[in-house]
Amino acid sequence: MTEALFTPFTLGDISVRNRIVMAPLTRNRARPEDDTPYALHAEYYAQRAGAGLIITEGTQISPEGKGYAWTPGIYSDAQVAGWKAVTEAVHAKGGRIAAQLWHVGRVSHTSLQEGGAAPVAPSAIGAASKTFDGTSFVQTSVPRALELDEIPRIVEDYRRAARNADAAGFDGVEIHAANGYLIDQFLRDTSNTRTDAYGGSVENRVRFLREVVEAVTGVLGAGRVGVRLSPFSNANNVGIDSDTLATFSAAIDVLNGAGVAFLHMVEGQTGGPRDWPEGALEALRDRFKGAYIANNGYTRDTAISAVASGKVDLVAFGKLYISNPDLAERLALDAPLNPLPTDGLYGGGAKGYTDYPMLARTAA
Ligand code: 8OZ
Repeated sequence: MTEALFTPFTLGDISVRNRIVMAPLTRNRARPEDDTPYALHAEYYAQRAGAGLIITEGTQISPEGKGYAWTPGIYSDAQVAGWKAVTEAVHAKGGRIAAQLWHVGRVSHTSLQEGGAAPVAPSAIGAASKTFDGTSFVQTSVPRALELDEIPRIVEDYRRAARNADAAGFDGVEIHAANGYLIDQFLRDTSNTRTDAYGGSVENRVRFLREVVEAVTGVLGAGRVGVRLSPFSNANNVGIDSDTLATFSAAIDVLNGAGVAFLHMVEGQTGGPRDWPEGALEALRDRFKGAYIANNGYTRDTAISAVASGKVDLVAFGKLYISNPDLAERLALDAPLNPLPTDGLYGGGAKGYTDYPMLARTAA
């Protein structure tokens, strides 16, 4: 019998050949001079095209949205051309790929911002988190609070990124609203202390998410758009919201209202324990009307049973995809996995990026 994990599915307008998703993975290999992906990225993603759906590493929607050295962007023509080569290489192998649209907000450093400016955030509250500036790990800079009249500019940056993703041939996009980055900073009352229409009540704190979702779905259609959330995660020291269930229920209602194709949920602490208040994850999951992608620490066995239960539509694997480009095939065959490497994760070139062995194939 074929386990449901290995069977086709359709998320909105995106048809995939199995329920295995490659989770977004920051690998810091963009061309340093212009944050552009190039042939190396096309090779890397094409190697992983056996996933039902690839979600790219976070790609900043603007120079201001950048928080780490050598992450790629999706705002310039050169970046679109670089991504086009990526999507063509994945499509040539029968894969599907969505771009993850990213603005880091306060998780940045003045040295990574144009003119050495302070990063922007809903409120001028620093995050007790570090970033990589190209040389070392540095404390993130205290952000300045966005002016009310600047927020439309950022929504426009998302709209442009969606147009660029379309031009680059992506099947869809994932809006990164997780892990303590800009949209997550607006959602939570720990990082958002605004007193205008974007802060205070839950309704106000989900406003920025709603405007971004409306802009992006307006370009691509809701059937090509998903959103990533991490309600129970303290990634980047964002702080746990005082009422996680209320806040993230409202966020999910925004997604339902727009009819977005998928919700990609980081279940528990990002890359850490699968912990949440009893029943809370299940309540959020069941509230969402589109396709549900589960993520965080899944194994072959737990992924098979999650999808078999009917509660989870697809499962995203991050770390396992670093050293197992043919992860989907290995899971289907129950073949051994390559171990997670200890170096080559962030920065550099092909080494530790595109040089992991595929399963040996028996000659015909
Ligand atoms: C690891 C290193 C840098 C960025 C995330 C985009 O956590 C990231 C990220 C992860 O979502």
